[in-house]
Amino acid sequence: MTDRNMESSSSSYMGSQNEHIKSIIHIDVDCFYAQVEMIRNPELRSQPLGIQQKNIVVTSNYEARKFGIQKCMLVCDALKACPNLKLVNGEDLREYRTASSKIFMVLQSWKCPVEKLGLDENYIDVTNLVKERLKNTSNSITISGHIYNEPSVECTCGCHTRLKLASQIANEMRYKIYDELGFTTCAGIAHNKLLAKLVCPLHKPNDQTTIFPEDGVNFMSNLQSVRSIPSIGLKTTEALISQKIITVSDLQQVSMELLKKHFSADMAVRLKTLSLGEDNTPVKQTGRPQSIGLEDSFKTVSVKSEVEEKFAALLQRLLILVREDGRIPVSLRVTLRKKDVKRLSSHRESRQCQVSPSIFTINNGALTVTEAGQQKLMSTIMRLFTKLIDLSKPFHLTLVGLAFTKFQERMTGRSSIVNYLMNDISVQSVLNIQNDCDTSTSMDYSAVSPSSSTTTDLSDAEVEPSPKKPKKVTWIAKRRCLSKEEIASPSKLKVGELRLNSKELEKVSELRLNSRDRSLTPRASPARDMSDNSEAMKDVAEGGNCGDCPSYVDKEVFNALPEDMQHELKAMWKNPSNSELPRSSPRNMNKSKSNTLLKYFVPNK
Ligand code: TTP
Ligand code: MG
Repeated sequence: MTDRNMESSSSSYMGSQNEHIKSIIHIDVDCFYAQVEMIRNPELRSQPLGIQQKNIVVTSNYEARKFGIQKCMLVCDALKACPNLKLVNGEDLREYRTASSKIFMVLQSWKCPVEKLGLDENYIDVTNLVKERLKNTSNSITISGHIYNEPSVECTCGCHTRLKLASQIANEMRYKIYDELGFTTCAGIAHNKLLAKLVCPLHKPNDQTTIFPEDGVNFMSNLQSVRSIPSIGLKTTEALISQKIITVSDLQQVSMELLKKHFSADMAVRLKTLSLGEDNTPVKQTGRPQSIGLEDSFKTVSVKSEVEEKFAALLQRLLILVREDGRIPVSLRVTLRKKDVKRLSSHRESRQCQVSPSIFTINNGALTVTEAGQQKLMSTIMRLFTKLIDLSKPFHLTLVGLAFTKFQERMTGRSSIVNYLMNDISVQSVLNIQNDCDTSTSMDYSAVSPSSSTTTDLSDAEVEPSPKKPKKVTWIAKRRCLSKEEIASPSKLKVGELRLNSKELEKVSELRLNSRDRSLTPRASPARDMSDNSEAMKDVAEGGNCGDCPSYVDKEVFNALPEDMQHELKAMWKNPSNSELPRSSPRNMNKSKSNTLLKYFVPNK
């Protein structure tokens, strides 16, 4: 790239209002695993501490770093550098995961998008929060922490003020993490993710750095290796080095023509913009993982019983992770890496299938699996294994993996109607998975029937009596418009059966819509934004509006229904000819041709 191009590119930072509109914070926990261990055991604080995984010190506290202990040092080298180094085994990641989730939760309390990156890093987009606070601030704003090279010329778009305010928010966040959880952290503040991440470690530990947009190019040009750019991996680095592009400054100056010769046009542009400190990727709010899995790799395993042992050990660990997550798995995947001894190559293969949610029980709020449930899971695993491996022939495996890949949210009401609806969804999802599993008649499928239920203990929110299942099944059947003959008796729902909390209510509404368009799919993710149903929920919470209901209607039942269902009923009562049901004669309902909502309001005899 010529100097002129460089100039125009860097001057583009100064002109546009929208260029620097964002305020992004990147937070990284100091010596994360070591801090977790020091919080668990404060005696470790005063000594040089290394966290050991196999023969490697994956990290160390800052006391140990004074002796030259670096991340990923061999244990033997670390002990040579610091004979007093205290080593703690860090192979069990549970405490680290828990700490990571707690930090993420603290950061979420600002109600800004938070994107988790690994276990100890998070991006937070505070753009809107900054705007809000600016509206209420008349004083001049000072920076919190360090500035990377205060620029002599200030951008006119107001980004300096915004980023200064963001630096104060970063400081609040770091303070809260320390105050509530005891972790010290570093932060980087910039108008994009790239620069925020890169300046974050400039003042380690326990401090923060802000960079203003016009310093991006200059900052980047000082990075020694193109590999320092977060999204440039090993292969890209090698490809760049092969073109003698070694430093970020080299990348800034190389022509686009040359880059396009060796990379796709998109990639070439991305590389160039990154080298100039530009990055418009958004902070994506992190949700819960779509799958939770574990793998174990080894030299070779060629005996079925050994494979079974490996899976049993993995399953134990996986169940702990799932318990921490809290959702109920409904699908299980088995992965193998097969070694082809003739070709000296290996490849992965996976199979997955449905598992019954009834395997998982809830005791004192915690997800658990009984011995029998574990055996069921093991037989499912081994069945999938035999789908992947022809046991009549020799096999060689170098990895086994297990993952739960689909989940249903835990229901708050004991055996609540939504539980049945969720099971209903699971049945639908079997269809989606059949090809994958190739075992359409397996026990996994049959286990997920509407007759299976999740047994639960009552938690605080679980105040409803356990309704009788047949009524739920009938209710579902009716909502799916089954014929009269398919429904054993007209449903007479009791209040307890339909007193849904707001989340359930939302789900029922959704399910109704879904069942109408026949696109039921499993819901693996947490409930969506409640706002579109807020009016319906308000109505129900305040007792609803059953003024127009016929006298035979149980008002409590009516009020517990979602708003759209209430409207549907009211419309039918208003205009009985449409529903073919006389408004004043509920007993005649049985003569109705169609399966309508009105049938639910047959009074108890
Ligand atoms: P880092 O954030 O890279 O390191 P750190 O938090 O220990 O130290 P710093 O103060 O420099 O941020 O990684 C986070 C954790 O990830 C770290 O505590 C241990 C773990 N880790 C590994 O398991 N393997 C690795 O190769 C590295 C680099 C880290
Ligand atoms: Mg860290």
